[in-house]
Amino acid sequence: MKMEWKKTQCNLCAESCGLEMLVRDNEIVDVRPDPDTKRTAGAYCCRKGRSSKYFANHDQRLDYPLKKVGDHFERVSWEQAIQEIAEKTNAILDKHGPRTFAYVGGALAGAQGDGAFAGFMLNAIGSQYMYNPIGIEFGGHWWSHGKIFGDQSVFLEPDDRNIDVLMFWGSNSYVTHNIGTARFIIREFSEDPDKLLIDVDPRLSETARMADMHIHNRVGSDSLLLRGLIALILDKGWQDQKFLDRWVGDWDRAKGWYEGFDYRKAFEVARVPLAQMEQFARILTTRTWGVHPDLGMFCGRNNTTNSFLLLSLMAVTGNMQVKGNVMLDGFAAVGKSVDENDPKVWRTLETKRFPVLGAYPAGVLADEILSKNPEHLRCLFVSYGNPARSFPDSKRVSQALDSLDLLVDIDIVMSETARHADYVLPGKTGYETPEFTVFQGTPPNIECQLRQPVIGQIAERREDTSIWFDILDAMGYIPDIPDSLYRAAEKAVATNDRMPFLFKLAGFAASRPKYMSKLPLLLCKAMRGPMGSVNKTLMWAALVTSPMVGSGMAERAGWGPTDKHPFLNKIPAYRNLSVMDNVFQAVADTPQGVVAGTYDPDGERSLKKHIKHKDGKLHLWCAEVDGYMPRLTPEAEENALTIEREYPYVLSAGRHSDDGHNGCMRNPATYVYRNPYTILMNPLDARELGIMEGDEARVITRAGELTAPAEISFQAARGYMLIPHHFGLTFGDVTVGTGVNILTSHTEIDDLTGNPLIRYVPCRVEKLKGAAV
Ligand SMILES: Nc1nc2c(c(=O)[nH]1)N[C@H]1C(S)=C(S)[C@@H](COP(=O)(O)OP(=O)(O)OC[C@H]3O[C@@H](n4cnc5c(=O)[nH]c(N)nc54)[C@H](O)[C@@H]3O)O[C@H]1N2
Ligand SMILES: Nc1nc2c(c(=O)[nH]1)N[C@H]1C(S)=C(S)[C@@H](COP(=O)(O)OP(=O)(O)OC[C@H]3O[C@@H](n4cnc5c(=O)[nH]c(N)nc54)[C@H](O)[C@@H]3O)O[C@H]1N2
Ligand code: SF4
Ligand SMILES: [Mo]
Repeated sequence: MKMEWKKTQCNLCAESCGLEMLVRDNEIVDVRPDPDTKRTAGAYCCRKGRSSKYFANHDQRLDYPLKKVGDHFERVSWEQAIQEIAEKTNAILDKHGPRTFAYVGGALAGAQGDGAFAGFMLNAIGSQYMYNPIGIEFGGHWWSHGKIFGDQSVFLEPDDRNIDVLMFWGSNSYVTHNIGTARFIIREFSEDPDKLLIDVDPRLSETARMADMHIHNRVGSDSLLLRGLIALILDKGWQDQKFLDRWVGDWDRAKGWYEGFDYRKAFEVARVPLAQMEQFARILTTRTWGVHPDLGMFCGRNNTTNSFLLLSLMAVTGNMQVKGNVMLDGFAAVGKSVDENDPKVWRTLETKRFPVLGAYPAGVLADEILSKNPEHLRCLFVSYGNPARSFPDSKRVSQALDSLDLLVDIDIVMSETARHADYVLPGKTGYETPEFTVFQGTPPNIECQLRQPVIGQIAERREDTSIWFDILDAMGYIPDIPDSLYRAAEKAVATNDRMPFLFKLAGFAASRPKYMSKLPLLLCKAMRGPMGSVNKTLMWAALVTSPMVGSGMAERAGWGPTDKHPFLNKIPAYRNLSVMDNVFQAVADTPQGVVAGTYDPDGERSLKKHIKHKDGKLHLWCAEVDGYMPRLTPEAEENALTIEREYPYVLSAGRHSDDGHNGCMRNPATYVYRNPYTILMNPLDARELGIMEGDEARVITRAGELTAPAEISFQAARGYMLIPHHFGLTFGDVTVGTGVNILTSHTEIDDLTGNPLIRYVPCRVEKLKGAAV
């Protein structure tokens, strides 16, 4: 039996580790890290990546298009499914307009072709409504980048090669691997006596246990703590005044939030000793540090100001781009920066929310569907997402999904969302069709890898973006193109000389101005046949239009133009396209990926490039945050943080464990290793509740209730309980645990950006019954 190791890239998270997969009979049988992928140097891979076979091959995969008939699904042909979906969607749009259409999903961090195409699809239909996990996780963070830099599409991460202090803030990276080669880096900082690992987390997480300094703050107190920390730094005169004078346009105004602020009282409320905060402040103002925040900050209380103040701390200590924390440039932007005050940007009709980086807050989706407004959401296209489990308030989301006029879902399994759909279409995983992620910037380089399919065609599964393309085409949104363009595309791929095609396409679109906005769709129309994939076509398009060229990034990595048309290389615009086309060729030919760009070593020049405010300065003050500041006082926070009699504990509705991956790892075969579905609680809380290890506990919140067996450990802080997010998923006849979003609320969201508070859910816990012994 023929077995072959094939190189590809993990599909499951943003780190997209290089992998080798052993394939037999068109099935993945084993997985190992690929030492040839530079980005995950030293051959890195976590348990989820190694479990890819449980994700990709199993008997619950969808193989054929399905249509809901009565209360069950029937197999239909692709032609029938596409035709009917197109007709029904057009009928809704004709009658009710484009505001009634939304797309949900496309944000599986390792797969961005889908999200990119969804953007083009929305644009063609004329709707702005994109919902995805940006609106759960990053809303406050990217919004803050927007206010401070004048551009939401930028992102600062620790420059871990050049820092001597690495900090995690609300991020359990040792378990979640949410930075590249996380365990290697954490070990390095933990073990090297000249380096420091600091963790800010209310509980003794796996990461905190490895830290040199653990700031063990009160759950939900981060904004107050950060305001106090900056105030302390100013009070001591430890700020990097040179950085502030050079780079911050409104420091005189912003410093008013901190000067005279009672930081001693703030630290008391946050329950962190003053002496530790002084030591912390001294480290942050004398050493070079980088920070990785995540869900504890992004989904916690005050999540928008958490980010705004953390970014402010970087600036106050001078650890912003010039050193410490660097801008993660990818070969393409993660999304489009949005100015919510631009009247052309839609607000949601019912909840009046705005998008951040193109995505609306996930918490309001159900309200927007259930609204009485005649233009409420009626038609939803979903792919790579499972809002029935991953968006707040599952009960309400399910009710909303049922009330839609049309729900179309592409998934690889019959997900909890798919069950509500009118049409469920079988997608291919990123191991069955080319895919890519734009999160490939790992300073000093940007590496590009096209995820290579390792499994051939199975049943009638199709690439997601090809499915959406066909539906959009059947709806009449993709103009016809002449045969000569198809021929040019075929020739381009056959000869690896794509420039003549590009010019022909641009000429065609330019001659019909209304086609210009549809250029990406026209490109896909011509190229997806010869390329064999919409995703691969999109990656080519992203690369040739990448800002990496001209800015020197690609050139610094040694790239020059192709040698196909040397005379044209004298024209700068042509040359740039040609350089990036050259990069694409290398990416397509090198399954382990290539170094496509190298960062600008001049931090100041790079910072200047990323600031988009007209005055060329960072803005550390904004009116929205100013309006919020009265809430971030010791008195107001003590009040707000004081537990309620009815809900005396705080629940983290989510805790990532080693094997589960959001909604992707539903196959119970992975449970052999997986941390079980439990509620984690502190032994003193368990004692107070009369609960012993394994006892069934009932957890009640304002939104709902569930039961889970108790797991008792000092890993949980007093008064703070945790339930993992990746449960309540059905696989055949088996459903393990309950989806934790049954407990979260669509109304408990951050006031500034609408990002939900799923790491801070007031709850009550009761013993239901003793464990079976
Ligand atoms: N195994 C596994 N890995 C994953 C995923 C997965 O599902 N499974 N999902 C991936 C995705 S999409 C994401 S977004 C990342 C998420 O990665 P993480 O953010 O690292 O995931 P969490 O387990 O939620 O860790 C959050 C930490 O914040 C702490 N915390 C809670 N409340 C507060 C607070 O008020 N203040 C502070 N300072 N800390 C607080 C918690 O105690 C916890 O240790 O993981 C990625 N990696
Ligand atoms: N309470 C609570 N809620 C949370 C979180 C939490 O910690 N607690 N975490 C939040 C975060 S950070 C995130 S990122 C989100 C994640 O939430 P979602 O973006 O909804 O992602 P997943 O749950 O991973 O669901 C992805 C779906 O895509 C399907 N899928 C996988 N591969 C493919 C493919 O190749 N093609 C298609 N079409 N489908 C595929 C999977 O089967 C699954 O149904 O959840 C968020 N929601
Ligand atoms: S860290 Fe992420 S990309 Fe790497 S193997 Fe694990 S799940 Fe896959
Ligand atoms: Mo996430």
